[in-house]
Amino acid sequence: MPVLLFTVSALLFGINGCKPKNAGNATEGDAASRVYVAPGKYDELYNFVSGGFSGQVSVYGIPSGRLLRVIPVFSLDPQDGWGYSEETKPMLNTSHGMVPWDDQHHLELSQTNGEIDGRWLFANGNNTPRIARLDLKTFRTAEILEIPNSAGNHSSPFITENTEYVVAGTRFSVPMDDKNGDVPIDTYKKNFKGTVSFISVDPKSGNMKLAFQLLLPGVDFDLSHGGKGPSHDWFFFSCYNSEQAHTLLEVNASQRDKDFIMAVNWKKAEEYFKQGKGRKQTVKYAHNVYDESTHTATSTIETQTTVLDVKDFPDMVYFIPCPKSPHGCDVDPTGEYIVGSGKLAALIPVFSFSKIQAAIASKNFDGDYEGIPVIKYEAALHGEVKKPGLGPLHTEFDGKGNAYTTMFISSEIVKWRLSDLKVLDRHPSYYSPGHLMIPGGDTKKPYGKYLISYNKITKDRYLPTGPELAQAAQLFDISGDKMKLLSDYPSIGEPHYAQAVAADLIAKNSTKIFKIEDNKNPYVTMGQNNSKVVRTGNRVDVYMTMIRSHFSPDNIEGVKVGDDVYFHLTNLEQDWDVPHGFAVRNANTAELLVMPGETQTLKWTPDVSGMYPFYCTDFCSALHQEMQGYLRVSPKGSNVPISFSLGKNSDAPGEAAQDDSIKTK
Ligand code: RUQ
Ligand code: CUA
Repeated sequence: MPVLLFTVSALLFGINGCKPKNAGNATEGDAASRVYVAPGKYDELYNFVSGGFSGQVSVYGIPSGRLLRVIPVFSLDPQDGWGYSEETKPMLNTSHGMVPWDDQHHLELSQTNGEIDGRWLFANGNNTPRIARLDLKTFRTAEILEIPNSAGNHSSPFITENTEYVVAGTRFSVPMDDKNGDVPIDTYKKNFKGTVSFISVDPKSGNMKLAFQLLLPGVDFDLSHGGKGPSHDWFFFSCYNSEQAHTLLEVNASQRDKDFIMAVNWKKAEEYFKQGKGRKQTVKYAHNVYDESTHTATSTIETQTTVLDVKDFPDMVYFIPCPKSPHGCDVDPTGEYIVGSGKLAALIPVFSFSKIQAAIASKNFDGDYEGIPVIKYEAALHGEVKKPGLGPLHTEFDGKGNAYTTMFISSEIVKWRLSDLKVLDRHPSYYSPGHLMIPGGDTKKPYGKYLISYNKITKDRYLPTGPELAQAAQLFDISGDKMKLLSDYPSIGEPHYAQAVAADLIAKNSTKIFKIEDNKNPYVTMGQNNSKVVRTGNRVDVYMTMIRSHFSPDNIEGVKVGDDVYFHLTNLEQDWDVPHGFAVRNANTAELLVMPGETQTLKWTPDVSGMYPFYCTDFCSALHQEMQGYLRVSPKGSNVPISFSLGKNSDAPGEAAQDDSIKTK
């Protein structure tokens, strides 16, 4: 192993083994009461946590750490049929077909005037570049937009102060989608380009649209944050690999002692775009939208994007040198300070927005990088936090002039003051924290009472569960001068970023049921008497209703092997928390879990003749176990006619059979 490679790896990973002293009893005496939320009481905050490689988003209560929900985003969910039902399948469509997995790193709650407004949550998918918008009334994924000209959508989905735009910066530089990508890898410097995309968000509906993309040098974009207040018009991105290496990056992309923070004047870019500037490029990307009135998603393949080559627009983008392979890029609540966290740097540089503006005005540049002016480091610098710890990654703010930074290598959270850059406090975190989150900590108005550290390594924190361990979340009280560790609990997937918001803002708007009269699903069954089974060639549509505690119909005959059977289930309940489930024997997808007032469809193609029971999977009533039925499948070519019924009990012993049959044809 080359010596240099060893050194860098050792620096990044060698120190994990060293366990801080007193790790076991590091909480404060009153910690238990601080996180205790009595039975029947609500938590103070919702916390939305990225699922990393699970592709999901999980929702926790703070301070209790209670898990409230896991929301499928870039994933299938066998629990409720998300991505399996006909209505939800289009959500996972891409220009490469269905992609039911992704690597979900960052979340951003929508904002108005720099404050969380409780409407939507944006989530990125790294691997097949996508951005999702979740609707916080339903806690469901409402929209997914694929990003062209991107590979590794990591620097995403950060937003502007009024959610005008969601940005998406590519981690990997690659040949553009409309160019031949079949080129030798060692032509990197010639053929590989970076992009950042600006996605506009409709202020009413939240609908996303790819507005324009910036064509940039072939570096790796890592993280970003929008400006605030005075820096409203600007967006800041960290980037590494300014060496433009394409192999052994841990060595070859760690050569220069400074990479960059990129400052983008997005207002300028928007202006150019609106003037019709930029190159129209033919590309392919999916745009998937879930319509709440039809309870159905549609997927459209879009074919055009506008690309502004930044070289042609000299007053739009600037580079600021930043030591060394920066990761986090965080803007303080006033919008004046931009914190770059160099993973390999022994200090934290803090840049000043007003100094950056002055440097631009006086052209205080240090040459250019591929045609983009590079502002002199000292000219942009507010100052450096000296000896903060090792391996700074991410920073959030408490709104009281303090910043908190995770130190991956020295395994600690470090609190420092923005004004004089003095370190005020440090607390071990068990172990190797990645992101941290203060509720509202990247907005104008941080909540500032709690901090959660998301740790990459959990070794020995919990009971062993074989080789695979859960990642840890650690809750700190930051209301005083010193951080206090309150609790520590395992989390789902691999959390990266998270966002929390006061519970009220979300809870008061939460949907309880879907009104049945507003159900515009083309396959809705309005009332039990309208349930039916219809054959059209070898397609069989079952219009079935669910209500405590039966399906209608619950006896079906005349289905044949090889038929495409579509079960359209309408839940007629209009009470909160009365979903019904649907599962049919041997179905090779999932169950469905249908919410009150909703219609969902399961497609099933029986391959063998015989008897197929179906039942409700959600314990809905005392007679839940009775909520079941039979479907008879006859061989191909059989002449059993379609028939269906409910309550037509031919051979019941004792009492005469009650005949509630709907109709047969
Ligand atoms: S990352 S652990 Cu994917 Cu946000 Cu920094
Ligand atoms: Cu419906 Cu159980």
